[in-house]
Amino acid sequence: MDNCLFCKIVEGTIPSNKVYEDDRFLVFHDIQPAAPVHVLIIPKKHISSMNEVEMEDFALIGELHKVAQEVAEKLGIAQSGYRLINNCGKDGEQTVHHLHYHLLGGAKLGALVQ
Ligand code: IU
Repeated sequence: MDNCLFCKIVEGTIPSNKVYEDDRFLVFHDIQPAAPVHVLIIPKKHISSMNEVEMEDFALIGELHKVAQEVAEKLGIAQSGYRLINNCGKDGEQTVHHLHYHLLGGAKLGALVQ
């Protein structure tokens, strides 16, 4: 999609520090890590947010969890634990409008809401 940062990362017109890629998903390091391990898992298909996921996309979202599991193992945080977070909309503080999940770990993570 035009003017979507993460679509440009998928296309390769904007570089990223990739951790994993296949025909449907891309995983790359967040540029502003909030934990020792902080990567973003995105479907290559442009979906603006969780609110725009359609019935036909739910299998893809399920597979994304498999990718998360594998990447957590690859990055060495599977056993110690991690968070898989999707921010949706204004109150969720979603800033990039291409569906993405944050995979965070490598330290004991604090409470989300103070
Ligand atoms: P959010 O869930 O939409 O708030 O998260 C967007 C994330 O994308 C955020 O953690 C940013 O640091 C990250 N990010 C990035 O990795 N590369 C970029 O060029 C931009 C944002 I802009």
